[in-house]
Amino acid sequence: MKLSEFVKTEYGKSISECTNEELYYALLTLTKKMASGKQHGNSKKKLYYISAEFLIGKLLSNNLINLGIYDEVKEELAQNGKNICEIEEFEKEPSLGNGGLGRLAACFIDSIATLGLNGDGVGLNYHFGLFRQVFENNMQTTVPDPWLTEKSWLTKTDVTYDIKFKGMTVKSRMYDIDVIGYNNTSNKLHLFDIESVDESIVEDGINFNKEDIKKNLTLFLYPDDSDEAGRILRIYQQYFMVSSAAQLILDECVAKGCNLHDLSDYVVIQINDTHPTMIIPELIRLLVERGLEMDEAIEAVTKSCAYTNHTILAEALEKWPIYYLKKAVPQLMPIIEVLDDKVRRKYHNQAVYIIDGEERVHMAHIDIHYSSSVNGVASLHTEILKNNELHHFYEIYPEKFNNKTNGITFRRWLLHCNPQLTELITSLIGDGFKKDAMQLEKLLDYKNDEKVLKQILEIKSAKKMELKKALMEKQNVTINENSIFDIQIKRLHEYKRQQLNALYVIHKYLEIKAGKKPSTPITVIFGAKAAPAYIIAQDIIHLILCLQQLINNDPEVSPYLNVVMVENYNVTWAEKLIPACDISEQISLASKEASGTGNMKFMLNGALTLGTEDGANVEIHELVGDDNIYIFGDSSDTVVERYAQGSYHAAKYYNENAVIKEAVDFITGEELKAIGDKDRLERLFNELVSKDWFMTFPDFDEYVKTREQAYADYENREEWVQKMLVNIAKAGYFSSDRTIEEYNRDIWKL
Ligand code: GL7
Repeated sequence: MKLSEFVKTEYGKSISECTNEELYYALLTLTKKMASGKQHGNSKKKLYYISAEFLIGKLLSNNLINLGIYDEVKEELAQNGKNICEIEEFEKEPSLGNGGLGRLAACFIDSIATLGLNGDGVGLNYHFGLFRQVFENNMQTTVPDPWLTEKSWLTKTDVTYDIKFKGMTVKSRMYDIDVIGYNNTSNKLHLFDIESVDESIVEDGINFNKEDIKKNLTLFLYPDDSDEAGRILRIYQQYFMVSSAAQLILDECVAKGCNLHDLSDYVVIQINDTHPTMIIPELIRLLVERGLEMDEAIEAVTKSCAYTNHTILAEALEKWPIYYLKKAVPQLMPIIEVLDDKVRRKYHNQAVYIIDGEERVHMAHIDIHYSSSVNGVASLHTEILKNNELHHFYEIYPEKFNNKTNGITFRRWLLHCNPQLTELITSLIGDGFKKDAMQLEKLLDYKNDEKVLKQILEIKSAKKMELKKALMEKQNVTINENSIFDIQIKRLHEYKRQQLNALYVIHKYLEIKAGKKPSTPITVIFGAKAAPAYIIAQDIIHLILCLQQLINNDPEVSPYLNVVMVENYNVTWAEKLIPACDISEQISLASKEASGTGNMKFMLNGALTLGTEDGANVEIHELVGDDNIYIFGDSSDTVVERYAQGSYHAAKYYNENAVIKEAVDFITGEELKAIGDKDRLERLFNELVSKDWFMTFPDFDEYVKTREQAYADYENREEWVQKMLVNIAKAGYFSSDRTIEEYNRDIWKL
């Protein structure tokens, strides 16, 4: 049905008479109707991708693209004087994730549907996603971010389950979002919610009674875990999610004729990080309740589950005190004890026990012992898991370990966010790449085609202009579209080393002050949210915002260097920033970033990576070769060794390297203290000089040198655009379609 007919019946008027809001809701309803007419993935065996986060972003354009009607709708709107981008403004972004892990889950469900596989996502329907970030006095403040509107992508179903917690039973209800594959089947994202949630219990924007579970259960994505009540609430959330999922799974497979003994013929469950781990004991519990012997239940569940590890940061691997579990979900403890007991009897190595000497349950250990697959998310990451972090497990189960290098959906990260580049590519190599991304390699034939290279540069300029306009409109900041756009966007974490980037900015500022001016002006753009309880991360944001104020208002420096921190960085911002980027900062301390996926999005849009040999950067490097990437810094082996030896002393670097000292001293110097918060700046200074846990100083000199080299190379526009082209052409490997094909081939076997 055409939009014009639809609005005629729906509102009794023509497109041009409708408001943008009416058109948004008309398109939403129309899209949902079209999706419901599509076939669901179909096979005896079904995948359940369980994740506490699905960072899906706005859905309208993406759904129109995947339905194959985007251009048509855009045209029809334009003919009636309407702009699809303005209509999209009415959509609220569902921020149901923190960062890479949640966005990966969103890319994956897109690819699962696009490949026509039978697989649904299962998660939670948080009423407030990740907080909205607001800058005040050069500091981050946080505000709740409601996204639920009366009419939305969610469809209320009549599927409900009883979820038993200690002393109370609550009801979960399933809400569905259509996951429309690109020219293919449409699957579901099932988000469970509790009806008694009460948004009005939130005080001062962020505080709420953490003990009133019925009112707060699905209120926030990852409520603050800096206190015990917050941590126990996470257990309630996780169990609510997995118990709902487990009941859904068993119901669906029984309906298909499964007798539960043959569960693994019908079901495969991908456990996305440790948050859904309790699905293992919960399924075992339910199977025993339905008549299976304990051992058989354990075997059936082990065969059906697969676990993805997304981090080696020890603090991110969940370990729940038994006492918490007993408080919220005592029914799981006897099962967890059986699981632990089996491990203890078989392997006499404390390192692999589930329950440790401090009465804590290691969630990842449950996953590894009681799943049939354990995967890392990039080659280097998987090697580190096998050789270091999970070595004891690898010795026991070498056959379980495998690598699945992450990927991104090109529908969102190319077709949607960069239609100009998509059109150019299509005009050159046809549109086969939209389903078979490896075809992008055909672009290499154009490496010496001046006309094509010129077009690529023109598109980059156009995207820079679009970003300039957006920053003007949303943040009232002016940037120079003719400058180099050097961008670092990701969660704020010390291991990602935004502080290293900031130290470079200080260094550059001082150089310009001393008269050394860059040939082409530079705009350094940051986007990052810091967890509210992560103080040093907030201090780093403070430093960046102070630098922004200082530098952009200094008439001597601002013609050559600008700093912009985007407020409330989210998926919608990423869609604007990535296509406009020249240099993609991927500067984590080697060994710490499991994969990264922003790095892939930038590459696909023709940005060059400035990065360490970490995560998927290693694979990007291998694909594009030394000439088309800027690599610096200590290797993962060196870093791992340095930690093991305890041989790193930040103060030594600070005292012996004058360039480092000058930049670090600037943090607490007069200029910044005049605009910033003395305590925050001093705390950050001390942290760096006395600790620098993520080793920015050892990499500093090489980082500066490599970054200067990139800027110098940028001057040669002909060669630079060839590097851009190679990056775009080689990005095909990072399509999430490839990743999902591998999951299916090696693990799911749908
Ligand atoms: C992460 C990793 O840090 C990131 O490198 C990876 O790309 C992502 C998806 O696999 O998973 N792990 C994690 O806990 N978060 C991530 O983004 C939040």
